[in-house]
Amino acid sequence: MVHNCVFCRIVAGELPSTKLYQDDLVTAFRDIHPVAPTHILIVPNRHMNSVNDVLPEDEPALGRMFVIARHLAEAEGISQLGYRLTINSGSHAGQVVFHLHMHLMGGQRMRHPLG
Ligand code: DGP
Repeated sequence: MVHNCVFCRIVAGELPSTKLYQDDLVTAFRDIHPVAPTHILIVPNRHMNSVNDVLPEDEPALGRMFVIARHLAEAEGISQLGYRLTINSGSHAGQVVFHLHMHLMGGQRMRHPLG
């Protein structure tokens, strides 16, 4: 755990969040600044700054993130109309919290990120 990392502290329960799911590998909670009716963050419990830090041994956690994304999209009722999964890595991508996270966004039609 990285003590000055806001997402590590949410995973550890030291900071409040609307937690939707947690197991030994991943945690999911609602984004504090939602940009869509559903905006959930899914994070590996192990701290990694970004995709740049991903290791082969992280494959179970990274795979679990997709399985949980699927379940949460179904629970939110957005799986049929569609949703977006986004991982921003680094400053050019707009990453501001340097604990790897997947955004799950849906509930409205979204502009295509590539225009
Ligand atoms: P990114 O730009 O990909 O690093 O997105 C970071 C997201 O994290 C952004 O949508 C806002 C969210 N966020 C930042 N701080 C907190 C927090 O303390 N709690 C929650 N729930 N979300 C946060």
